[in-house]
Amino acid sequence: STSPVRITVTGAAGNIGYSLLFRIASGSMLGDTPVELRLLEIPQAVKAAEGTAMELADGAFPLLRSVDVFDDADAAFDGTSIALLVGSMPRRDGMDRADLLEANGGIFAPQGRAIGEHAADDVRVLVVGNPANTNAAIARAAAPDVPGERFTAMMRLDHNRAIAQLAAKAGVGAGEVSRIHVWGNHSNTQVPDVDHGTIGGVPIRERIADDAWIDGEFTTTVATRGAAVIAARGASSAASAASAAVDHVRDWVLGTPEGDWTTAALPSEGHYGIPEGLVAGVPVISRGGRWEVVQGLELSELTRTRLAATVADLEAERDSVVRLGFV
Ligand code: NAX
Repeated sequence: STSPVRITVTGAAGNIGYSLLFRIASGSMLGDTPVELRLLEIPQAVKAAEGTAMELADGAFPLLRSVDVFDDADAAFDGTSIALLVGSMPRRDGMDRADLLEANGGIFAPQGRAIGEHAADDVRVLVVGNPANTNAAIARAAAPDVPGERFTAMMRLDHNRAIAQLAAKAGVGAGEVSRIHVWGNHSNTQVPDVDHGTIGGVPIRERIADDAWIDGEFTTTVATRGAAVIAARGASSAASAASAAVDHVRDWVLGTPEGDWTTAALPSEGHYGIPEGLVAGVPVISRGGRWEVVQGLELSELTRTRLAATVADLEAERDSVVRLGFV
């Protein structure tokens, strides 16, 4: 269709926003579809967001119909079909998990409410801002009239990091790696699972033939990659996070490739024993604009043990936000 899709990006003046907005404007996310961008920032960062809006204009992107900057969530989400919630309160020294969740509840509950009241009927939400899974649960709880499945959190960067490590180990391109996924929380308890995956059509555990590496170094490298990027770059992952957000939304709207699957964090309906309502990374395909959990995969004993630990991590976050009254 040629009518523009309205997209709202929060934290638009931040590092991820600076990369993400240009990828969206260029057509990487929705293909040959015109877009209207709405940038939401806190008042102190509105000026910087306006600078980014100037640069977006200067890109002369044929698909970019408009860019507007807001410091008010009701206005920013008005009529929006895709809400990318990137801005959040990062963990500061001395902050414990409860402090962090409380600060983010104060952001994601009002934004969820604004989405429920003002966004388009087809709105799809991707939460990137950490703690992403629980922030998505908070936003969802604040928008009871939006179908719960429309609230997702980003595990695609973890997924892409896992693909990159496997491809490098096998000495092949990333496109050769299929049917892997990452269970659970976007935290160091996440569980990359390659047990159903292939590289160039060959089962990964045969192709790599190094179970100790897969179950040890590989898993740890993927789960701690964010910290390794910070140590190297002096700043957290930004372009790779933006790229993963583009991948997530593109697959959600346009569908996943036949025969493959990917990872998204969705509100659980109880699949694989994950308690209902936790927003957890699961293997998914997308058809007709909806995510579907890949059912019936056999989990190894090790994966089951690790899945229980990442679920416990998500439950601890949920218990904190329940105590705080956000869900
Ligand atoms: P930055 O600190 O560069 O930018 C965040 C922006 O959000 C700032 O401009 C800030 O003014 C804005 N902001 C804060 N509160 C807001 C609110 N209530 N409404 C609108 N805007 C608000 O962080 P950046 O590097 O862009 O990262 C953004 C978030 O992504 C962080 O929470 C980060 O932890 C998270 N990440 C999540 C990843 C994932 O895989 N899920 C990976 C990358 C990244 O670490």
